[in-house]
Amino acid sequence: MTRYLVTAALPYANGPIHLGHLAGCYLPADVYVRWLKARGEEVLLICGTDEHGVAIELRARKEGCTPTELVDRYYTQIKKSFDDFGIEFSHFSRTSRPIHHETATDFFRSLYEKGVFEERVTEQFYDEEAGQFLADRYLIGVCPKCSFDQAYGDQCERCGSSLSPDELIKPRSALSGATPVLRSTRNWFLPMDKLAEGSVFRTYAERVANWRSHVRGQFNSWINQGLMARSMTRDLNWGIPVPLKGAEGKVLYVWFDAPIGYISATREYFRLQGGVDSEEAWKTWWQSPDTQLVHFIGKDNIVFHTIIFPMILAEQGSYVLPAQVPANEFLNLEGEKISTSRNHAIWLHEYLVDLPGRQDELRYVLTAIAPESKDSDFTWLDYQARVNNELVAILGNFVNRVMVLTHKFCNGRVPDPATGHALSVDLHPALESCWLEVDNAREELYALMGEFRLREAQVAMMRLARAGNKFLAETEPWKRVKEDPQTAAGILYVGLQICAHLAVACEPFLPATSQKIRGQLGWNTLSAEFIREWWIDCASTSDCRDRHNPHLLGSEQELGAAVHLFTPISNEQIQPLRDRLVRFSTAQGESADAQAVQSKNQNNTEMEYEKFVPVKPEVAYPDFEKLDLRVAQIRSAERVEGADKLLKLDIGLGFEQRVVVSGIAQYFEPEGLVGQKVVLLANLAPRKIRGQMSQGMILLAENSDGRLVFARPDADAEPGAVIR
Ligand code: B3M
Ligand code: ZN
Repeated sequence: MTRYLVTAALPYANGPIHLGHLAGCYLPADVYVRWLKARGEEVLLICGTDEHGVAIELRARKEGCTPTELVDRYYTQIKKSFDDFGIEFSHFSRTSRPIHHETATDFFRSLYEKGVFEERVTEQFYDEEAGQFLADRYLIGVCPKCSFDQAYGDQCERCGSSLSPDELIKPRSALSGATPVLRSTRNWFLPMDKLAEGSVFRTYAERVANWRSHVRGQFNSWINQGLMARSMTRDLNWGIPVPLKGAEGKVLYVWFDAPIGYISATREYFRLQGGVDSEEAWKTWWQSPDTQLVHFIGKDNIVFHTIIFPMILAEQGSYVLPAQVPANEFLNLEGEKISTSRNHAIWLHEYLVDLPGRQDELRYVLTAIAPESKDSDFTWLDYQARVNNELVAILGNFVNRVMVLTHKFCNGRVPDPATGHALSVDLHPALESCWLEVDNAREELYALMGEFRLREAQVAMMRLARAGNKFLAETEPWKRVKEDPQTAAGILYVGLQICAHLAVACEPFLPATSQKIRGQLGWNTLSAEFIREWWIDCASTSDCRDRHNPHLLGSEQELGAAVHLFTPISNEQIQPLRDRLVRFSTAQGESADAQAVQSKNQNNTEMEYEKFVPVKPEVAYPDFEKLDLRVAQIRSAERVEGADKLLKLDIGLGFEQRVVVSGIAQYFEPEGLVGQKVVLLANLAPRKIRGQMSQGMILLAENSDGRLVFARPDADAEPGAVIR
């Protein structure tokens, strides 16, 4: 029997989880695994925190603590937010645990003994002030591809290029800022070019052709560019010591040890389960050909999960290689890339406090906009609209109407199935089309889930509720009840059946809602066998009505109270959340507690980056405070004699008037400017331009095509008001 070994990327324990992480891999993994479980499959969902690597050390320095203190704190926080949110990991481990050190060390040693690594002495950058080598993110410089001046020694986060340290222009140390010197050092390399020719890897590579196009695209582009050897060891202190003589002061490359974390977590899981054969058990999961290994990740981890880790597994010999890597693209936020350094992010632990009890709402929205094939955008307004117009108005409303009417007309008991089967002929078309919808939706769900198309699958799930609403609207039991209570009962009987189907169908997406529907149906005896059949049988026979109706709900079964499944989100609830984001992203230079998960959610498509000017280095809030920005109104505007670029503007600030000379004559006609409100930098040192004193500077936005446009204050803003 097939076993599903599902993993979700190990988050670095250097910052909290935000919505980008959730949408990237944790939520889809959870939805997928709940679906597998509903089908009765044998499945494990494995995760844990990634606690090594330079990202951890740098963050610890920044927070002024030790790496151990840092990872302890974030492990606890990350695990708690996942628990509170309801991601059901079979096991959530940490790469700092002894079992992982042991597993990774053994792995390295056995590859070493097989002669897989190439030992090379190379020149590496060394910081003489700090007295250490500058691996990966310790080295900063100008990207040779896009000129970004904050590129790391291993990757440019602006254009997404993977770099090697010697490619960086003007390299400097992230520790001291010093210009590094070269020193020779010995490391152990994975000869990827050679290993790509191995027969196990080549057989595996054929699978990739069927994967998501952007995953396949990245895979092919790496292979086609020609793979190079990559060092699996680093001259660093924090990490797992390289288990070789002569390798003192060196640790395993974090991307060597982290994926092995999936294996050690599985091992730990079985150890904790107890039983004498726990060592055998984890091996069955990792080494039997019956296992389907599925890695849920974000797109910045594709090369590691589709090339490097599979290569390591292939060389090890006994392991299965991934069957699928359903990587997601990135989730943006309110039209901008999520940025942890600017705190342009929604943190999961804050969401859970701000909108308590709304886990399913977030699951729904993040699946509805899942970046499965391209980047997508989360906005609070869209969140509100989807909750109110879809969850409340369609799903919640349908279930509530059926419940309320059944309480009213049928004493809160499931009507006799005979009423449902005896519906009068004039209702048959409505009934037929309703069940047809249910059958179709179910078939779609079956196919889409198997193809990891969770976003469309959720739409199919909602079709059940839509079909139910349509059926009620067409049959109007509330009108019939007076003259024909039997028929009204029959209609509600059908409505209740559809609620029951919905309870099953929505479980992977909206587990709490599924529980609530079952509770209201008084449906505690639902057998796993029924659910399993619901999810797997529709390929062969798909008529829900005949096969399952009588078994879904017993007649006379007593219903629970009718309670709304969802409540609408008001503008008052959403506004502060929107404001908070806008304020952080525009004004507040100071970031909250999480800079370093940064890499995770930067958008790496080059095209996107080219459109935007990179964000300037961070400033502290006191620096921002020095600027005096005001709302100002243009009272008159005229061209400056002999200067075709300049306009002389007469500006009102409420309490005073000023003259500002501005280089915008090529973009605006003076007449059109009168009355416009603008943002004025009011305390810029005055300067003389063409004989005219200019007292301040008005601010404009420069579009990607170079056009200047106003970034206008709201119509309500009063001239003279402080902007901060
Ligand atoms: N910690 C990288 C990241 O958060 C990394 C994933 C490891 S998966 C084995 O982007
Ligand atoms: Zn770059």
